Amino acid sequence: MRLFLALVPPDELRGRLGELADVAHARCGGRRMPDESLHLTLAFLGEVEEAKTGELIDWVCGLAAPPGRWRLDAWGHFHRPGIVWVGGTAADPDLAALHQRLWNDLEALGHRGRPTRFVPHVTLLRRARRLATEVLPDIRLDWAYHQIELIHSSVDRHGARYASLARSRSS
Ligand code: 2AM
Repeated sequence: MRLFLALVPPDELRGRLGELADVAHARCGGRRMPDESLHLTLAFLGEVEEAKTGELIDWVCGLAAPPGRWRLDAWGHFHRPGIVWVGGTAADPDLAALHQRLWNDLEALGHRGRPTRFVPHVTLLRRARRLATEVLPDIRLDWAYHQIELIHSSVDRHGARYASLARSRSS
């Protein structure tokens, strides 16, 4: 099963991110992420054997994630595969610490794949035709978070579909 750990935006923020996705889509083209799929990935686990999924679910359900606030004030892009995203201008020490802590636990549980660089971002477009993020309007949003989710990604002809398998304790 293809799994990842993520923060999922509250409904109001999801709506605002969806509006930004529309603006970006009008200027850059490509495939707009559906509102229900918008998230911030904290740790991408890749393919996990089904036998190890139960252990991960128990671990996530027992996690007490520290509450935090993430300032979203920057557009960015990755060349491949034409990803346009929103994130923060400044590195966020709380998210970086959370990412480290999650990977410490994940490695203790036998998972591999800690990235060398963590760039917190919310993907809005994939396969954009233009990566002209400099022409997009200024943004300033705050994301108050308090819960981590374990998400299963499955791919069908419409693209990736995400289903939440477990949530950390709400703090
Ligand atoms: P992306 O949005 O920048 O593609 C599910 O695929 C989530 O895991 C996405 O948010 C994706 O980020 C992220 N992810 C991180 N590393 C990945 C990788 N090596 N392959 C696929 N998705 C990855």
